[in-house]
Amino acid sequence: MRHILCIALALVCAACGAHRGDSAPATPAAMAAKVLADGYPQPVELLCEADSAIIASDGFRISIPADGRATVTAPDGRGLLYGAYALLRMHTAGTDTVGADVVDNPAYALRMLNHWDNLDGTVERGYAGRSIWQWDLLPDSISPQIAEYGSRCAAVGINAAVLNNVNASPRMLDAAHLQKVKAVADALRPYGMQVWLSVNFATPMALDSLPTADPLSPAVAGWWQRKADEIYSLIPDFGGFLVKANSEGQPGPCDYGRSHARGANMLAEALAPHGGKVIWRAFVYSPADADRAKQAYLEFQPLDGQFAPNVIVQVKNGPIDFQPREPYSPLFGAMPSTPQAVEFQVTQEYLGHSNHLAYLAPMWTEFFDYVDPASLTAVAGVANTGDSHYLTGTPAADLNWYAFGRLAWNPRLTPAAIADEWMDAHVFVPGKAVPDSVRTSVRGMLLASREAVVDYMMPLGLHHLFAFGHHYGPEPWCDVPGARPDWLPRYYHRADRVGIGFDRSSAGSNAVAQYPDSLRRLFDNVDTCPEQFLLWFHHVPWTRRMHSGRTLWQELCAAYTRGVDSVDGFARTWAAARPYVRPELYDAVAADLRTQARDARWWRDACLQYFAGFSGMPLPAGVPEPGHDLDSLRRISLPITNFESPSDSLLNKFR
Ligand code: GCV
Repeated sequence: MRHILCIALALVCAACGAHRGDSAPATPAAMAAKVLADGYPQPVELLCEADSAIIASDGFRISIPADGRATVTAPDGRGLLYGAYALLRMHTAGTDTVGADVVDNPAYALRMLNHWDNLDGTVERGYAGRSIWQWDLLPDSISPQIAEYGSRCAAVGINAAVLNNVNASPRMLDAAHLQKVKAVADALRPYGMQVWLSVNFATPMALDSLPTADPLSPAVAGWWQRKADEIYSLIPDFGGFLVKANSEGQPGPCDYGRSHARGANMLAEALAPHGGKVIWRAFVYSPADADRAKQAYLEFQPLDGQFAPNVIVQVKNGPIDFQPREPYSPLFGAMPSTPQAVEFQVTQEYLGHSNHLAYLAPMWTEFFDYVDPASLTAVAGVANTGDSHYLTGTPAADLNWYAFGRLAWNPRLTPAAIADEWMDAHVFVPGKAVPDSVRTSVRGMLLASREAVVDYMMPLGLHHLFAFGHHYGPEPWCDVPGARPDWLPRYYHRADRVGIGFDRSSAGSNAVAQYPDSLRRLFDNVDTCPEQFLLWFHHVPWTRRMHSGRTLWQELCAAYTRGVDSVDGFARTWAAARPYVRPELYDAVAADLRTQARDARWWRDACLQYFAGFSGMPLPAGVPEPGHDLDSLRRISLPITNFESPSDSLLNKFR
């Protein structure tokens, strides 16, 4: 069946729910027409064609025959919308030429952002202001930023949003808040987006005084079924629930001696009649095992095959927690009978918040080098949005949102290709010829930026050297009386007179045993373990010779120094690109790079001086003398919460 939706600019015919007129587009198909009318110089035909063998749901075909008039074909309105944005990208790149014929299907049906937005307007680990949902205004008034957000998601194919923090308030599900959620769902629907909610497992107790949240209690199951009915009566295309259970103090089925699978399945049963799903997070680390990195696998792998078909288990990319570099979580591939989603973190909780340039696509494609994208069911990213300028606080953070969406659509895209798209659309002054040398150096800066952060924060497999609480600056010495050991950096770096690193080899915690055989052997042997993971898997003597011929101590010093030098180099690259870069963006990134250069030195000086106390070795030649002594660095304490990135003036006052 064929429906021709649009031939002239912005004129949309009645199919796929489209409409015609001046009001805001009410469907993805109508939105597609508007996007093209606003952004594409020629008339475009939008063709809704069902039953196509080559175009999957959300996929599209773009063809430009000899008469030069582009056609976007898709089986549904969302596909038309994604095709419209793809045509705009082609136009920017100059590839929308006669003869073009592109079919593009998404790798995953579910490409979602997880917002950690709280009902009081704060955003956990959010560094871009307050929640863009503006809960207080809802449901009567919708912030215009929601439309901006929707279009930026649609532009990269993101089709679902979990609106609230996984540390969920039970009030999220009360009648008043569900009206607010309905308002957001209505506002996002024309952008092809489906709304989900994080739920607190003990909500029936908190909202309706049930005596228990035991998943095997018929009263509890009945409560969730009625709640699901209520939600779907308001939001017929509601996606489902995201659940953080029995993790970091959140309630869950284990409180009643039930497994994660029992808990997930009870919710899944409530959602199933409506076509909804449960996404159950595997981010757990009870202190039961001496190695936190093993916990998720120990708790979840034995449950493989026990989850209902509409449950997806969502696993963070690494086994600990979004560190600048982690090996992939061994839970991937270890639950072949359970649909899995990967959870990336777009917000830079551990990579300098929104103050540091850290292009994360190289980190995410590194994950896909180990985990076959085809083994996953969905991709989720913890959002970096807020109500600030750019919605991400800083334009460079916008790149990570963009890259996340593009990789969730096609995990085989290269970071360089994505960076090129973004630079063309957002960085360079439109219409101005940009010399290849400038383009190449800005691209190179973006591609090197995450590795630079690894170098000046935690090279060679070090991890979690962060300050307690806000995760911004270094505190490898951190000691908080009474705190869980696995919340303290010393648990992770284990520096002593002999060496440094966490022994997860077969002689240590044996976390290596959770990996498939070939990788287990590779990681287990200190001689074959990739050096980028060396101190993740091994406790290594300071004097050990590295591949470079340097000792471990010298190598560590070289890495920290290289990280600082890289950031200084970024500032030079950016200054050279100035004539070609949009002025507002130029200034914002230049300011970030100045902050980053100071922070990088702070990290280098703090970590090297602290570890020198264990290695007992001097700084090698070429490593600059620290700008501050260790005692004064130890006294730095930034008064920031989990909801903010330190401003420049605050940083300068406290360090
Ligand atoms: C939402 C880390 C973060 C927490 C976050 C948690 C999670 O521990 O620091 O802020 O809580 O991960 O992913 O659940």
